[in-house]
Amino acid sequence: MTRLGAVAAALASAAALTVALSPAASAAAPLRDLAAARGRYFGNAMTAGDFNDSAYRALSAREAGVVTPGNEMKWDATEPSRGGFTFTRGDQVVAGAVAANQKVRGHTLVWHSQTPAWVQSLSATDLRTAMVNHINTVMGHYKGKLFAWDVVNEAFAEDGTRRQSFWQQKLGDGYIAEAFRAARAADPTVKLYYNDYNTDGIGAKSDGVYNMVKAFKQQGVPIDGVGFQAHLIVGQVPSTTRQNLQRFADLGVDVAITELDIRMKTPADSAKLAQQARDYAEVTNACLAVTRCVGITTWGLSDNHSWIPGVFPGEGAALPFDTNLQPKPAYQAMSTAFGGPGTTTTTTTTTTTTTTTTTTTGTPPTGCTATYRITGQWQGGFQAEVRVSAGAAPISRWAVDWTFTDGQSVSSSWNAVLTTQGASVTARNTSYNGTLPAGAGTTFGFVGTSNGPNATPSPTCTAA
Ligand code: 9MR
Repeated sequence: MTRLGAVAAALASAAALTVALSPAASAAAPLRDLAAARGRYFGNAMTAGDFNDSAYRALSAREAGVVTPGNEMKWDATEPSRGGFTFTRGDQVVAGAVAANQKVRGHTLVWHSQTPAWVQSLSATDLRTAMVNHINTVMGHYKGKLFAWDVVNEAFAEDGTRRQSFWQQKLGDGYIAEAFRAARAADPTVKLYYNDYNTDGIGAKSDGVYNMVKAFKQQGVPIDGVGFQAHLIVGQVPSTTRQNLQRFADLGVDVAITELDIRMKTPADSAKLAQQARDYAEVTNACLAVTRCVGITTWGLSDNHSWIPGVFPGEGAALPFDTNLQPKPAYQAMSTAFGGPGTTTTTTTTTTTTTTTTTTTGTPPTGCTATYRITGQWQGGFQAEVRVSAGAAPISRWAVDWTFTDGQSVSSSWNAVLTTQGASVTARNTSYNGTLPAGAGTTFGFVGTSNGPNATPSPTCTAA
């Protein structure tokens, strides 16, 4: 194997490592791995802007195996003027997710909100044409890049009748089925979801959706899943959530919790946080109890990346991490429900190593170097910074490996995507700091735990 081949192989194997043990702030495995071990996913909504908050981005990379774009695939973002399609921000979310080995849920194609005025003012015939064209173009662009799409969002009123949106008023009852048929034709490989809120428990609204899905199944309208947003209030998780998910699953569709947050009156206190933890556990357990519940997505991940305070004044603290990106009791509760410490479920993970041999002639790249520096130390923990420097040639990605010798572990990191296996740690570049000109450097950091000695490891750096 040539030198470049060796580098490629090292990077490939680093990329293929399954996180076995983890960076989690709790010292448990990240939720994405715990959920995967239960055949589910854990995800969170991210906006393109969220990727600029590097610590938050690192938190999502560590915890979430799925990303839902918060706004970037909605109609106002993708087709602001008729036929004027723009995918820049949606593509940024996809690229960011791919860089952290995260899958993407598409959200959303046909909705009454965040849809430009030009759409709303079309005549019925034109509106139908525009809807199908939008579905074709947006789904065509993202074909092969997403695993699911929310085709139609929030089309029901609280009493279980159709919401009197411009879609409903101009196109009538048939528009939802038309949207699903167009979606299947546009991309037969992606899962097609209907998505709504206040449908989490059994009630008039979820009955309305249920009857529609049942009719779709009988009529052969292509629908694969139903998303339950689960924008909930502390202490008010509907007691029929599990039964509700199950009755939909029994119709022959997948179900998913798609936008979970559980808000409270702020400020939070320990009693509210404890109730919220029980609520998060209840939702997680409801999903785990239903075989066809494929996963849970939270709408944001930390309390400073949440839509709640802006829309419900005086409320917030709705997510599993606080505004300092520290795990809340809700996080521990989800972790435990998914099988983390505190339960007896055994988590097994597999490690796959792919070896790529690249034969090349000419000047081999001069790779990179890494220096590891402890920048702070306290009882039980420490902070470290690793500097990655390109050699005499530019690089486009890097991986830094080291082994802890004193039982240290990583709790949280930034500016790199870390995976750990026992005492071995691999830190890979993020989407935004892999490319380094010749001689240039970048740093990433982490907070770790240590008890007693904390020897400075000797990292090795590989680059391509
Ligand atoms: O998180 C989204 C927020 O940034 C937007 O301002 C808002 C506008 O409606 O939409 C938010 O996301 C919504 C999602 O797309 C559908 N379900 C409700 C979510 C919260 O409003």
